[in-house]
Amino acid sequence: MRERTFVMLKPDAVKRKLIGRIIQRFEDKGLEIVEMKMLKMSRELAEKLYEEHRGKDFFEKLINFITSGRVVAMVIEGEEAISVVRKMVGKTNPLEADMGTIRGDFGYSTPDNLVHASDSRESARREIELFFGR
Ligand code: FUP
Repeated sequence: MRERTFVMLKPDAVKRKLIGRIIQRFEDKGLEIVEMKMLKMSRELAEKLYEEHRGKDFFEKLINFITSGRVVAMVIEGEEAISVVRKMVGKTNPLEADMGTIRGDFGYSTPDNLVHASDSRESARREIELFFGR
């Protein structure tokens, strides 16, 4: 089924000038970018995006990191886009992520693991609403 998912290139991807190479992968796969904007996230928006992690030991570090620079927020559309994009992104910890995935190929640590992607239809809907208001 055709789906929309929320994808965000994190401040490390922007600082390392990997925006083009990461977006290229999604386009090469056949996915379509239907919304895109660059922004610096407020602490309030960051805490909403990561509200499921509030109270965890890495929460402060995660919020500080994600608000440390500009990000690129996107809505990506395609057949089974949510799971296809998650596969392309790879495991949360880049040390465990398979080679060939974005985190496996470009990442070496957390929370600076380059990209965020929605993990379910419900989070995709919520995250698209948070960033694009629809
Ligand atoms: P993911 O869905 O792969 O982005 O992973 P999570 O939603 O579990 O985690 C969100 C972000 O929190 C990760 F991208 C990085 C950060 N994180 C840590 O820094 N340490 C952890 O142990 C888990 C997550």
